[in-house]
Amino acid sequence: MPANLPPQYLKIEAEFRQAATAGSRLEKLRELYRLLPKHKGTEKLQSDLKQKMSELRDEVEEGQKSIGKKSGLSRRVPREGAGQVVLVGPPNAGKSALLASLSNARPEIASYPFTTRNAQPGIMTWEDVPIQLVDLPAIATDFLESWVPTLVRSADAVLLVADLADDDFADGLEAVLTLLAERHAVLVKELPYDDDDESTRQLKTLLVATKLDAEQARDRLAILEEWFQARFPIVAVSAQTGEGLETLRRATYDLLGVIRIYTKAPGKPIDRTRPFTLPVGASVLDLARQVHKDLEHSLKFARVWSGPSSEPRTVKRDHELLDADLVELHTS
Ligand SMILES: Nc1nc2c(ncn2[C@@H]2O[C@H](COP(=O)(O)OP(=O)(O)OP(=O)(O)O)[C@@H](O)[C@H]2O)c(=O)[nH]1
Ligand SMILES: [Mg+2]
Repeated sequence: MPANLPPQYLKIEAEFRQAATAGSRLEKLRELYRLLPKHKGTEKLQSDLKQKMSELRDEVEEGQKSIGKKSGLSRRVPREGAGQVVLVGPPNAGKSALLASLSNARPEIASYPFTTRNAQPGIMTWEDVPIQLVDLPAIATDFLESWVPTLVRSADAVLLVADLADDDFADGLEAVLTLLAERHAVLVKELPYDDDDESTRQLKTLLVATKLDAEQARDRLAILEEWFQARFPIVAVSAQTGEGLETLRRATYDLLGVIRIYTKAPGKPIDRTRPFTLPVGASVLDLARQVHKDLEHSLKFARVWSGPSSEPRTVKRDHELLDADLVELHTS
């Protein structure tokens, strides 16, 4: 039996053949199905359309799943630890090798550029402080993922990685600095005291000169220091031999501008397992808020053991804490 298809159906069928994506093809198929006269003569066509729609639905869902996975990995990295520090640098500089040698993460490391395509977090510990490092795709003049500057802007600090095995390391660094600045992420040695430019984010940055084990690396380091030491503090390391990595852990912690505070409940032993971390200049009250939200109102005073002294001092809520202080919070 002839199908007798209306002209509108034929038009949409042509559009279906032209449609570029699975999603738009599926849309066209749905329209075709609606337009198709439902009678005996179109039975075969109806069932073909249904079959095709079902296949396309699967394709679209698969696509969404993999996009979801990718963007989950690449676009947003939930914060963990005392701070989030991003690794940025030119292609092949050794960013992923650094993440691997400093943290529990196992990123892909390869001798060709543009290996890393997603944001990859890992936890590095300095003494008893966990710090989140986030490895990012390379930044170069002809290659900058649009989401990378966004992620850099939301970080607490930056490790700018320089390649001591590459004669052109300085050009690579300048390109990274320029491209990020154009996208309102300015890497700086010290944060300005008074920053009223809301559109631009300044980020405290440490320049990590890596591959110190490579041939002529020390000569290049001397040049790098000459050119860049006024702009950034510099730490030289080798992910391969481990040289300088302990200094780098400490310097990364310092970059965050936080203090570690240990706590102890009255009459209980000290909790040395995991310190609280607070911004430099934080008070007893700031600590109390972090320990428990109810403490903000109920806190009366604190006893603080500071430095090597074994004698505690009784202090008020606004007392400023120092790194490694031990604090006992009292509510009555
Ligand atoms: N000699 C030496 N080679 C290193 C060191 N760190 C990394 N490499 C090598 O440098 C190459 C690039 O390392 P990756 O860690 O993948 O570099 P990347 O900066 O993450 O590269 P992209 O993700 O492509 O931007 C690899 O061949 C590494 O083995 C190091 O400390 N010493
Ligand atoms: Mg990489």
